[in-house]
Amino acid sequence: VDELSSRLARVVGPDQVITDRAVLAGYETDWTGRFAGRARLVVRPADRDEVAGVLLVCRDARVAVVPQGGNTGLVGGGVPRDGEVVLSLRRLDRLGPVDPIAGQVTVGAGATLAAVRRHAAAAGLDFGVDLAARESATIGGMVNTNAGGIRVLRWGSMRAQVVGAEAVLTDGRVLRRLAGLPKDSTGYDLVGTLVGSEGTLAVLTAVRLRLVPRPRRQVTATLAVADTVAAQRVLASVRAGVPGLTSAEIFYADGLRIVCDTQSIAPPFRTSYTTYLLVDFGAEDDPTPALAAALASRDDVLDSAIATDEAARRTLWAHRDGHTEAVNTLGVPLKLDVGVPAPALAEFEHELRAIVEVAGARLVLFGHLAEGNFHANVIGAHDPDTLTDAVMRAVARYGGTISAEHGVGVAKARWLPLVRSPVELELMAATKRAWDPDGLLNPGVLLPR
Ligand code: 2HG
Ligand code: ZN
Repeated sequence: VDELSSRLARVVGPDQVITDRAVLAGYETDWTGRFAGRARLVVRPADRDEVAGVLLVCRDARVAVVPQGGNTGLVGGGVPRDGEVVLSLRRLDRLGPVDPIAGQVTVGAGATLAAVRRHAAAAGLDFGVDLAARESATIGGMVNTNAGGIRVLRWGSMRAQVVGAEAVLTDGRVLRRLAGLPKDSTGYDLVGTLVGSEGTLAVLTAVRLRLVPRPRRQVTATLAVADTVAAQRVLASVRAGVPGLTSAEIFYADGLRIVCDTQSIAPPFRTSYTTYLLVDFGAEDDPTPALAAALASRDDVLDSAIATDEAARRTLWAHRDGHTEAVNTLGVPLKLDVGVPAPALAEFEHELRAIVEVAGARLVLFGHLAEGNFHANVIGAHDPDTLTDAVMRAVARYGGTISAEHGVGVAKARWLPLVRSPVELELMAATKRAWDPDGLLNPGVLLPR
């Protein structure tokens, strides 16, 4: 046992310092298998004070620290690169009491999204963000990436849910602002700075979250359309004409086929169509009649499957939610989570498909239509960097974002200057120096080296 492990063991207890290579493996590789590196060790503190103790030991030993939540990240931001200490936040999973008056709750950074949603549901409320990795993704990681998911059009991304936070600086000092005051007009938003900071500024230990009402009636519909532009037109009409639009997801024939084949489930229709739009609504009164009326007058909806009961809704969602796992059966995918303004989406899609085709690779495309957020999953790219470069440049040309919801991580750090100006990059670097002067937290992530 080396000096560092024994010092950390004095903080968290010997059982919570992991050096066994077989156990480390689960913390060293990301979900896709694309990003992996060796950890010096994994340390699993139980609470904020232990997090502070761990950081002080690491600072003293000048060892870099990679904070990690549920390890569902897709850009290499939560796995070690080169002998760092992995600081797992998973044991900080406390769920505070729901405050029904403010409609808020304070949870530990290691609480999973699913646990928070169940906890809110028990109080008759819900959490505004949802995504397919809900059983493993932790709130801390979701704040750190400003995660989005499938309900951003209704309730916004993580940024819109965070009303307070507690975080530990590398020198052990604690920033604590958990009152969740809905009105607070007092200067720089330091809590907001932590949203999307990808573990580079401080270690988040608790978050105060805004909760949302649980709609009484829900309806899900999968609509077959000719292409992305048709899907956008249908989305515009249901957005205006049907109350409670919560999700608008797009996928295509190829992806649906892989999902159905690998998961042995039936497709939504007997006929195969090129493009599918999944829309989900939640409202006080049943949105189905309004939905039926909005669809009746449209000849660009080629087929529709509508579900109101829970099991049937889940069946429709499985076609969309299953994409990530289905793609992984084809090999290690190159994942490009990008977004472009709605008017440019179809033209960008065209260019994206051409880039991947010229590279001789296979594209599985799906995403969140309302935000113009495409998940380009590329399999069999011989030169991933050149392909990524072409896609990132196209995104920038259309005025889009190189990361819509997964973060920058190590995957996209070198392309950040495409979408952030020199003045923004300088302010970001100065922010990093102010919070983490020794550069101990998540080196190589987010900011270009
Ligand atoms: C989703 O929308 C996630 O399901 C994962 O953001 C996307 O696997 C992906 O590329
Ligand atoms: Zn997504």
